[in-house]
Amino acid sequence: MKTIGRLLTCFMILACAPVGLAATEHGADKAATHLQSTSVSHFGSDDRPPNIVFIMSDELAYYELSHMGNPHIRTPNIDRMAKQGIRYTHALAAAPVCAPLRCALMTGKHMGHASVRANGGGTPLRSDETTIAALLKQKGYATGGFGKWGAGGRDSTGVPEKHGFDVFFGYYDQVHAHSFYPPYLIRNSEEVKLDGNIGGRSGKTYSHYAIMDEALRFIRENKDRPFFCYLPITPPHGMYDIPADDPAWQLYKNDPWVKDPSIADDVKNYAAMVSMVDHNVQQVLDLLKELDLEENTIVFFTGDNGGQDRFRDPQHPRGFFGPNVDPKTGVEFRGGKGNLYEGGLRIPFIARWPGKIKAGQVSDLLFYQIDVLPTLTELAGAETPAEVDGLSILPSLLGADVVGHAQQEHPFLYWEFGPQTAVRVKNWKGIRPKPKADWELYDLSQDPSEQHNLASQQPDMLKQMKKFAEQSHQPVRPGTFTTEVRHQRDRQAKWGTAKQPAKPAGRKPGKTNRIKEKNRVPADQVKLVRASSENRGNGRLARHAIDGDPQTVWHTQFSGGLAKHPHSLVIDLGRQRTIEGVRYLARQDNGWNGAFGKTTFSVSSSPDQFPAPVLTKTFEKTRGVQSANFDRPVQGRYLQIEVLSEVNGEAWASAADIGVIEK
Ligand SMILES: [Ca+2]
Ligand SMILES: [Ca+2]
Repeated sequence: MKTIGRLLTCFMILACAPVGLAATEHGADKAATHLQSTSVSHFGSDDRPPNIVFIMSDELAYYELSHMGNPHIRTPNIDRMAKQGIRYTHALAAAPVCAPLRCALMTGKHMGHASVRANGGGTPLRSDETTIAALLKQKGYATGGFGKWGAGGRDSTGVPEKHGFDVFFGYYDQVHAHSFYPPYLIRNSEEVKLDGNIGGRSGKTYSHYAIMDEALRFIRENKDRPFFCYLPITPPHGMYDIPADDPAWQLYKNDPWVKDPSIADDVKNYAAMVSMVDHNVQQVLDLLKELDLEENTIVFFTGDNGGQDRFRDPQHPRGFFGPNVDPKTGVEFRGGKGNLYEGGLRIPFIARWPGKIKAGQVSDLLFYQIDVLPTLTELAGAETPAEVDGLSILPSLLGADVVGHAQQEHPFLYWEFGPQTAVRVKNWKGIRPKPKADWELYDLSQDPSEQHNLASQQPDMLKQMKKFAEQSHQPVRPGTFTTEVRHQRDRQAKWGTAKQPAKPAGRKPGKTNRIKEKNRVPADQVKLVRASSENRGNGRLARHAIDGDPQTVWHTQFSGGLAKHPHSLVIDLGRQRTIEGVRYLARQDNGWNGAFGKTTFSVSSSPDQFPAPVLTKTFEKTRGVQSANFDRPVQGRYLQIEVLSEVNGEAWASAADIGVIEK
C-alpha cells in the first residue's frame, strides 16, 4: 500500500507541478498537493513520517544571533545548528506583530485572508479554520504546543485544543504572557497554578522553565510515534526577567558591558534571555539524540516578527543590540516591529535534519511564514487545504530531486497591517504606509534600506502590485467568544496581585520627558564649572546633565575606579540671576542607576565658595520631571548640586537633564 501511495504521489506531483510554475498555474499546484491527502510521507523513516519541532522565539531578531555578527549576544548552539543545517537570508514574517503572524503561521493564509489581523491579544481563529496541528493530527501525529498561543483567548473559537493540539501549555493571551511569574499558566483552557507566584516581575516559579519542561516531556512521551512539537516560546519578549542563577549568565561573566552600571538591567537581561533560548534549542537537540530520533526529526528555529529597536540611546540610535543593523556592514533595515518595511518583517529562520538537510547551506529563497503549513503537510504526507496561500519550501530544504518537484516561488507576497499595505514581487517591494498616502516602491536588491523610492520610475510594476493588493484583501472575519470572563482574568494575571509599578506621571512607554518650562535658564546660557566625576569610558559626561537634551546622560565614574557619594556639579548660569528652583529629569532609558535620591542645592556669587544649602530634596523614582522649589527666590550666578544618595541605594549619580528656573 505504502509503495503504491508513494509512486502515486510522485507521479501526481511530476504531472501537475512542472518546474517554474507561473502565477496562473498556482491553482493547478494546489490540486496536486490536495491529491496528496491520501498519501503517506515518503520523507521519514520506513515506519513513520518525520517528527517536527518548530521553535519560534518571540522577538528574537535577524541580527541578534552571534553567527550574524552581533557583538554582544552569544548564541553558540544556534550558531552550530545553522552550520549543521540550512539558514535562510530572506525569510519574512507574515505580519509584523505577534497575534496576526501566529494566525497566519497556523493557517497558511496571508493577511488579506487571515482571521486575526489585530494585535489585541485575544482575537480568535474561527471554528471552521484548519491549522497545521489539525492536519498533522489527521496523519496520526501527536500534537503539542508550548509557549504563547495568541490566536484566541479562553472560551473563544480560537483555542488551540479546538484547532488540532492534543495539548497546549503556556499562555493563550499575549498580555498574560508579559509576565514570567504569573500566578498560573493554561493547559487546554484550564489553569495550572505556578507555585509562589503572584504576577509581575518576580516570584518563585519562572514560567518559561515550566513551559520547556513540559515540551521536553511531550517529546519523551511521544518518542514512539510521529509528533509535532510547536514551541512559540516567549523569551526574549519583555518583561525582561530571567533568574539570576540561569546558566545563560555564565556566557557573559567576563563581559565589561555587563558590568557597566550605566547600562540598564533590562538590556543585560535581554541578552541573557536570548542565550537562555539558545540553551533551550540545545536541550531539544540533546534530547532527540538521547532518544535516537535525530535522523527522523526536522527541527526549525526562527523568530516571530522583525526586530524592535529597543534600548535606544544616543550611542545606539537603532537600539542597543542593533536588531535591524548588519553589524558587519552597517547596512540597516528600515523600520521595525509593527511596520511593513523590511525591519518589521525580516526574521531568522534555520532548519536542521541530519542526513536529510545538507549541512552548511545558506539560502536566499524568498518566503514567509504562511509557507510553513504547506511545507509541513508535504513533509508529513498530509492534506494541504485549498484555501492555503502558502507554498511548500520542502524542495529548498531537502533538494528538488528528493522531493520530486522544483522549488516554486510566489508570484507575489502580500501584507496588510492596520493602515499599511505591502506587496513584494521578487526583489521589488511596494508599500503604502497609510490609506491616503502614495505607494512607495523599492528595489531591495539595490536598496535594502528602502531609501530610494522608485515609484515614479516604475509605474507598470506599481500598477501590477496595486492589482495584487486589491485581489488579495478580503474583509476580516474573526472568530467569537462565548464569554470573555476567563480571557479577561488571564489578562489581569500579568500583574495578578503583585504591585504594579505606578506609571510615572505623563510618561507613556517609549516616551521621553522634557523640562519645558518657559523660565528655565536656556541650556545655551549655562556652563559646567566642575563635576566631582564623570564616566568617560562610555561618554556619560557631566556636561550632558545641563545640555537640555533628555537623551544624553551624565553618570558618575565607575570604570577605572568607582566614585562614591557625595557627587557634585557646579553650574555657571552666565550672569547673576534670581532663582526659584531647579528641575531634575532622571535618565529616560530603562535604567535607574544613578537616579538622584537625597540632593542639596546651594547658590553663590562665586564658583569657589558656597553657603549652606538653600534646599535639601529627596527625589522619587520616576522618569517624569521633578521640581525642587526654593522657599523663596535666591540671588546668585553659581549653583552647586550635591547628590547624597541614589534611589536604589547604590553608589552612583546620573542625570538626563537639570534645568534652573528663574523668577
Ligand atoms: Ca512578537
Ligand atoms: Ca542631557
